[in-house]
Amino acid sequence: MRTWRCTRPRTARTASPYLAERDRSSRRRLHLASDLDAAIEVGAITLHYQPKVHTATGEIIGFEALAGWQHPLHGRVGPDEFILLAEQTGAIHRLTEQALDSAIGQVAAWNRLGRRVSVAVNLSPKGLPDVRLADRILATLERHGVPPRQLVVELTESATIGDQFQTERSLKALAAAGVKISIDDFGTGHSSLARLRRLPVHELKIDKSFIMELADQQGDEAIVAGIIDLARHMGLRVVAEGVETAEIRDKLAALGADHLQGYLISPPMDPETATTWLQRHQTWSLPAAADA
Ligand code: G
Ligand code: MN
Repeated sequence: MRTWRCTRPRTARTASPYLAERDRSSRRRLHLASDLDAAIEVGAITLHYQPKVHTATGEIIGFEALAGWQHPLHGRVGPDEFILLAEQTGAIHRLTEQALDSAIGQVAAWNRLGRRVSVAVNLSPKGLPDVRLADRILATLERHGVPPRQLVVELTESATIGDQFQTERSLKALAAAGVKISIDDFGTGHSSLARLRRLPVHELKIDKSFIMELADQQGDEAIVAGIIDLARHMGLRVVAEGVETAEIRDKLAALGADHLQGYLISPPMDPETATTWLQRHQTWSLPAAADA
């Protein structure tokens, strides 16, 4: 276990609720940081699965695997709270390897049930320049007997800046084998479109902040419409994430988004619940119209 020089968080000698809150959250961060290695070791970081469906037909396309930490004190801690930490400590490499292994293992299990869906795993930009990354991913697929086309890797736009050469090689090797590459949170980063065109990208995921704005009556659809148009011209698939209402679904259908993901369809589910969900749904339809 790693030891931390700063073992005693400073306490705020003030009545300010802002400082008190900041102090509480930095104390929590220190706690999490010191527990992270052990949590990875004992397998306390597990994946939940959130479905993606075809907008027009409701066909179940696949699931995004989302990491969560089952913490004895804090409950399920979301990735926002520990991925950055893991990137700072270097634990991200083991974490990514674990996530790939369990997500691909899960798809193999679903294949055995006769359901051929894809699984999307989020890769940290920190891991992309690793020369062994592509080989390791392909070896994991082979070990589980899963065809590469059933795997999607999601990268944030920041992955397309930074260390270019090896990142490009990793992505090209994966794409050549049949793995699909998706750009996550599209619209919030700073990708160069020229660069994006040179990478073997298959899919753009429109960030949920833009999708949620579609709920606003006065809301501006221009960004979403623009991204869908751009994707169409580049020959890319578009996934809308953060779809929470039927109205938003309808707008996205009219705008031509290919796939939908969000609470309207389902929240992320633990593996057993996701499996049951998959067995109950050949296709998904709006709760009002069908089996809810
Ligand atoms: O953009 P990113 O892949 O990081 O988003 C994944 C996160 O978004 C997960 O933590 C997931 O629980 C959350 N999420 C998934 N669907 C929805 C949704 O419909 N609405 C909101 N607000 N959050 C969602
Ligand atoms: Mn994602």
